[in-house]
Amino acid sequence: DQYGIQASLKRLGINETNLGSSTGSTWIDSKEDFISSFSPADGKLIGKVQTTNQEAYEQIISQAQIAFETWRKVPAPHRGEIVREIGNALREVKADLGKLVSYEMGKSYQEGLGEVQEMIDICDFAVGLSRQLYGLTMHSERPGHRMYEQWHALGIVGIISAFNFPVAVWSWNTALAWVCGDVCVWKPSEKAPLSGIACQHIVAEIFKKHNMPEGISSLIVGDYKVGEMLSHDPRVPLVSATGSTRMGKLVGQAVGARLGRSLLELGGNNAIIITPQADLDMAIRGALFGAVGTAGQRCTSTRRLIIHEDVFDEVSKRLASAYSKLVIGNPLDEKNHVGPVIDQDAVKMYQEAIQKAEAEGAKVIVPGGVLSGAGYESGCYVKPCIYEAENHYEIVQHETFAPILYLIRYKTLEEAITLQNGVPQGLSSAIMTTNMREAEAFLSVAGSDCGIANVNIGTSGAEIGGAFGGEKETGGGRESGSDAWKAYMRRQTNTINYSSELPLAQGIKFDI
Ligand code: UN1
Repeated sequence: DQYGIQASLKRLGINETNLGSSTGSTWIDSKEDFISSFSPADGKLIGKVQTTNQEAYEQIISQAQIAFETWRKVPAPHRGEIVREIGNALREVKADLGKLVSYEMGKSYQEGLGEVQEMIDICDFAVGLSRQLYGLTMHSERPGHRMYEQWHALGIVGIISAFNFPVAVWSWNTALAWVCGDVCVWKPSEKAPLSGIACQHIVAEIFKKHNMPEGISSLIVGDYKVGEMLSHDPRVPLVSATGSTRMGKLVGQAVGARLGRSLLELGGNNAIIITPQADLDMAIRGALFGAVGTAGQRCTSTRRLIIHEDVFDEVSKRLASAYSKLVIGNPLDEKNHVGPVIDQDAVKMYQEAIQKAEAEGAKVIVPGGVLSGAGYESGCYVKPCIYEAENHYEIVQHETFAPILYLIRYKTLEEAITLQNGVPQGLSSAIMTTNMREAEAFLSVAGSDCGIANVNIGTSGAEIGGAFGGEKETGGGRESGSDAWKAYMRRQTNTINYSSELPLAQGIKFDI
């Protein structure tokens, strides 16, 4: 145990008796099958987590309903105080939790720490927000009347999160939902359940310390079948789901069929436009991290570079040289730049994507391949690769969760923007240019159609202060900063008559 995993698991409170469904500090034995969590770093079993059956699910939802009755009446700034303590607890376990995330899903330790930092940041944001859940006041058209709107807690928020950000995306949802007065039921990815268990321990202790009821933070475990319990359940007014477009369509349709709310953050197919006026040093660095960071498994990973023909050869050469310096290996060893992909299914998808790209006519610039031998025993390590391709290729239109980068040529900026927008997804985008006209055109209404559009930074690594999400097949939801909190509350418009008359709106006369 060279990296001290066992000691970290112990400090995170994980032991064999508490790996399954939970309403907080209470663990429910659902006498069900287990999900085994293997590390893609070394292929070893980290732990087994019991899946949630219908009975355990019912117990969790009833307890969440009870908890909501209490939690919604706790003043929002006091709820914020509890979230502040959660943020502080996360500061204390940052190294251990960052390490577990890195070991369980394969991102570099640095990125694991970054993910926990995102959790800390959103807690701070939510603490401030707990005193700023503002509604508007309006002037009534009737004399002696007052109008305003207020935001009330919604109820149970179901959270379905993905393996690639196994803990941060949950915290974006929960930190806001909790200050808004909601209670949360979380289904972490079945590919990274232990990271979920660790988080559940951290927050359960804090709710308990404040004598809050069980059920403010609940955990359910399993695959899509457990997710379906949430999306079909009318007792869950909001389901926030992060993952593939395929999954999002199923969740969105199920929740929509019962007229519930869904908040969807789905696939991206993110591009950087590199113009002739780009600072190429910055462009190369931004593209490199965007494409190979998290082994190409962020929703925001850079998948396409749309490069002006005048600088295409230079960018391609310099990128190939940068790729040749990448060190691939155990994500916990800080000399490595790139860790494994999540599992062998992901390796298969990577290989299939490369085959499809080649069959459609893509030209190899940096070849890919699966690594084997010492250090690569898990079979999950692949070489980041680069292809010259055309935007209309079917495989280029598709989000492959792997470090495959497609380079595409353009002649005019208009054409570049059309290519950038010419995919079904609309999450993140960027332009590298020092020319103000190009940058502003890219950000204008006729520019990028994505939820995130950056200038002179890459497509990934969004800060929590902005609203996070995208358009088209990305699902339209917004999480995290700005006014994303409104999705977790219900708006109520109130008109109060303090006069002794009862005039009708729109001047309608109705006298008897
Ligand atoms: C995701 O991949 O689902 O912007 C989230 C980023 C991170 C979050 C990505 N802050 O890359």
